[in-house]
Amino acid sequence: MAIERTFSIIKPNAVAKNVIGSIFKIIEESGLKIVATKKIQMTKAQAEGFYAVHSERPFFGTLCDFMCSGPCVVSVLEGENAIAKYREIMGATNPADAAEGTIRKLYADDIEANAVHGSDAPETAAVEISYFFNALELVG
Ligand code: YYY
Ligand code: MG
Repeated sequence: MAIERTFSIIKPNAVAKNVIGSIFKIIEESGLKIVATKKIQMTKAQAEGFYAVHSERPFFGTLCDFMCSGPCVVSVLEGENAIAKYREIMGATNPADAAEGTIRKLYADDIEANAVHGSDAPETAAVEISYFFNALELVG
């Protein structure tokens, strides 16, 4: 299996719960390494750009409002099979369907305020990483 990088957001509802460290602990215990991380607050335009793929979906407006409603923690994670591994420890998009012990089962409030984002493929991971980080910030 290849060493990959993936992109993570700890969303505003989870940051507000003061569980950044708890989520980082789950990430690190899964074997993934935090290559870069920072706390940011997105503008509406940044949130709309990040979720542009969903712009035609009915939830797009409230999702973007939520994503810029408070600070987020954006991170780059690295490890074997990092994209699929992070999706696995995140749990299902709808926390009602998320497995026990997953980040979303533990910290999501609902399908929108679902605690974390993780890239879904190598191509989207590359685009999402470069949306928030420049090469000098990725120290490995
Ligand atoms: O990749 P993932 O975050 O698990 O789900 P997506 O289908 O890519 O949707 C992105 C984001 O949109 C999701 O994390 C919450 C929100 N959303 C929503 O509010 N309502 C839905 N029915 C589906 C998704
Ligand atoms: Mg997605």
